[in-house]
Amino acid sequence: MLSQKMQDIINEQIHRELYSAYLYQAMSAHFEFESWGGFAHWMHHQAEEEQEHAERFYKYMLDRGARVILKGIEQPPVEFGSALEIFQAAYEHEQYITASINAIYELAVAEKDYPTQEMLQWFIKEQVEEEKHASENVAMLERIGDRIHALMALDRQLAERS
Ligand code: OFO
Repeated sequence: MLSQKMQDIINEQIHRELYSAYLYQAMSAHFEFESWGGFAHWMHHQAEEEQEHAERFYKYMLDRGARVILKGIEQPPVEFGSALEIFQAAYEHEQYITASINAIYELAVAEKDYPTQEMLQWFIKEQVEEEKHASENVAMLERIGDRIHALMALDRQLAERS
């Protein structure tokens, strides 16, 4: 049985993952509106992954006989800046999510909750990938600056994410 503290923190994480999905979907809508189809596709894919992350925590809670409490999801921003600013925001968001996963892991260690530690291994590895992809996009956009042809080439490249 998960401790009450663990149930609370995982319910908060489910909310954070669902908010991540909402945030990336809003970024995707912004890019689509601005006719950057490749960036929009990349963010849409990211939003779908976030829903899967929420689902993993959700299923784990139910497998352990815990009560899932779905919290209200706040509205993400409507206005966004440049592609570089958006990917920088995504990278910062992923660093925040990594810190929240680490906090759950620290609690699982303190409580000697071995199943939760094991379940979190997948997320710890996933966060390495999440941060890597976001930071790579930031680095490319920094290099590109305002060279429109290079920006269009990156947009085409990100359209291939599967
Ligand atoms: Fe769920 O990893 Fe991103 O937020």
